[in-house]
Amino acid sequence: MQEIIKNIFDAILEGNSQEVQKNIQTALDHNINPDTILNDGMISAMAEVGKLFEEGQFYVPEMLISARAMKEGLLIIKPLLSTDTTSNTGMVIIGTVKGDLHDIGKNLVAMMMEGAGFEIQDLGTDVAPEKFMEAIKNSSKSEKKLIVAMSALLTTTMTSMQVTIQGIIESGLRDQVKVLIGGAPVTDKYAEQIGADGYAGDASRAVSVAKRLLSI
Ligand code: B1M
Repeated sequence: MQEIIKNIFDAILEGNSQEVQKNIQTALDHNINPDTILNDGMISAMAEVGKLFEEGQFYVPEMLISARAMKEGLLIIKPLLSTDTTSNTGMVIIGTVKGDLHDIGKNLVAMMMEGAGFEIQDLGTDVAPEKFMEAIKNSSKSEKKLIVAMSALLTTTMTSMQVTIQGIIESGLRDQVKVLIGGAPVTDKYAEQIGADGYAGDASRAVSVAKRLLSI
């Protein structure tokens, strides 16, 4: 099992999409749990990519190629992530904040939320506060309880979360939504500091925090 997981890890580092998909299929054929494949093979490889970038051994093109291989792998994993068919009355408006193009973590959160029965409105990356507000206004007549879920991977962009929350307050929409934040530089302390309702350190915790916030 360790060898198969290592092959997935290596293929992501090499940015070899075909090998990533082939090795994930091999892992599944060996009944390796999709969560183990995701966490030990794939997410840990992206952490290593970050480390190599910091050390000057990887540059932006290598990061991009690894990210593409990771995304190809996620296509296979997505249908296997646990799904909850019980009725869920929550809607999640999700996006990576303004100035930030990192979307793998945000996509994972969206996938897991969808698997847990939430309706997802994915606004993509580089989402300005006004765009979040517009989506809240458009969705506020829905019967569903709303969560605004913001992801940031850069210390320079996480401040946009606070600007968005401030905008939500000033638009009089604050009592219509719960705000959930996450991403590598974000902490629960930061969430508290900027007035978010919740923080989650990873995608599966994002689901449990979202359910708690909406009392589902
Ligand atoms: Co960038 N990058 N990057 N990058 N990149 C980081 C984030 C960095 C830490 C690398 C490093 O130096 N070690 C560093 C940030 C440093 C900092 O701010 N402190 C960095 C930098 C500097 C940059 C550029 C500035 C580089 C440059 O141009 N000189 C540039 C910025 C571009 C921009 O956004 N404006 C840049 C560009 C890129 C690429 C485009 C090449 C590519 C992104 C491709 C893509 O996403 N489509 C990229 C990548 C791949 C990375 C690393 C290597 C991997 C990110 C990733 O996908 N991880 C990253 C290093 C690292 O993270 N260690 C790095 C896997 C993913 C599953 O994890 O997104 O953390 P993550 O999500 C986790 C949790 O954080 C959480 O759940 C997920 C796990 O389940 N989570 C949430 C995320 N969002 C959540 C929301 C929630 C709850 C949980 O609730 C709403």
